[in-house]
Amino acid sequence: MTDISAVKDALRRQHIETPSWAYGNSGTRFKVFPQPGVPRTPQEKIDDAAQVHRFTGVAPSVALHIPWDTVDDYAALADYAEERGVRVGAINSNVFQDDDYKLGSVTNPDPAVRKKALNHLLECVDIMDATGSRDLKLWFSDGTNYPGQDDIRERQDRLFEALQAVYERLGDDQRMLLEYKLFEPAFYTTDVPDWGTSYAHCLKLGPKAQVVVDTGHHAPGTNIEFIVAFLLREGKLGGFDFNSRFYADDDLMVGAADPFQLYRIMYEVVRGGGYEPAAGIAFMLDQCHNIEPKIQGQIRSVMNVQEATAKALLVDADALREAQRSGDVLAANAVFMDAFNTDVRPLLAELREEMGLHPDPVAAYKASGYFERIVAERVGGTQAGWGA
Ligand code: PSV
Ligand code: MN
Ligand code: MN
Repeated sequence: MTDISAVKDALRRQHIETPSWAYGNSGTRFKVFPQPGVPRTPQEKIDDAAQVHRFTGVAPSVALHIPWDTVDDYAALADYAEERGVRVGAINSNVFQDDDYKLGSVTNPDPAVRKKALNHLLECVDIMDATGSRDLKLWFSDGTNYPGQDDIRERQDRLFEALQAVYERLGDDQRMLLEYKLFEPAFYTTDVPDWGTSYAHCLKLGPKAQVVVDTGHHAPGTNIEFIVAFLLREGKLGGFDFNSRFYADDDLMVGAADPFQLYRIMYEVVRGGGYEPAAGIAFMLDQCHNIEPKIQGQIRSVMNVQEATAKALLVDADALREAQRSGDVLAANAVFMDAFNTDVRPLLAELREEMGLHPDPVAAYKASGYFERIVAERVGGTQAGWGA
């Protein structure tokens, strides 16, 4: 039997980080559909993130993206966030938008471009010092489009050289999270295409280097929960970029495409001790809301992660183990499916009320008048960063 009050305690201390770029205008390469009321400044993105936390109670930090969220004084920005009840989370670097990076950033054949990229990454660590952020999230668009275009092996050497320089610059309480992605924008080779490549570099670098799993960055059919279980076992899972996908890197709301996959992932997190704060796993969202309202989209996403987590915590671990040990395939699967098929919405509504929140965060947000206020106040909102 699962102890419901222990499940509730675990859910009460859940921490899901929202990304600053989710609040700005975004779209595809075909069209960005501007929405009224979107933030014009990093401060306004933080204001919106604070709303998500206000109504869900489990989204107390917001990730920044540099240079999309450039300000003169990062310590002041961190203070600003705290005054609004949230804090600055991971710092995301950006070495993919300058013309110089056409042939890559840290893996570019030109040493001057590599140096420029490295300087940006080091600057991101300076920003972390000012904001008190623990994590530097690294995603590289580096790769090649044509066979023979560049030397695959040398690009790995260049990558490692840069990663090592960043690693050495990290403070004692700071980490780097190395994200992988199968393809796009490079279409032949990507320099960090999969968890194995990220893992191998992180292993060589040391304990402050960890793999981050973006759920949208795999080939169709990839068993992501296996990757999660493996990395957790090896002490190399640093965190998640949650989103969902039907085709490629769709960046849709987490849990929208495949809530069962999200549950299976969260089960492995719980099973491997990754839900314990000591494990230090960062649960982040990495999404764009191209056609739906953004703050509401983030609230819905946070709720989707909560629901999957609640189900994972509800798995009757003793019954599952017993069925597994006795080789009862169907009984084991039934225990696993029982938890997935539980409607956890009443439990979460009850929990929210215990936390002093409205049981329905979307309804409460809609009734708050915040959206109408930002639409009236904010004129000329900016893009999330993509194509800005
Ligand atoms: C690009 O694929 C990407 O979505 C990566 O997942 C990063 O985490 C994110 O952009 C922000 O740079
Ligand atoms: Mn990502
Ligand atoms: Mn992505």
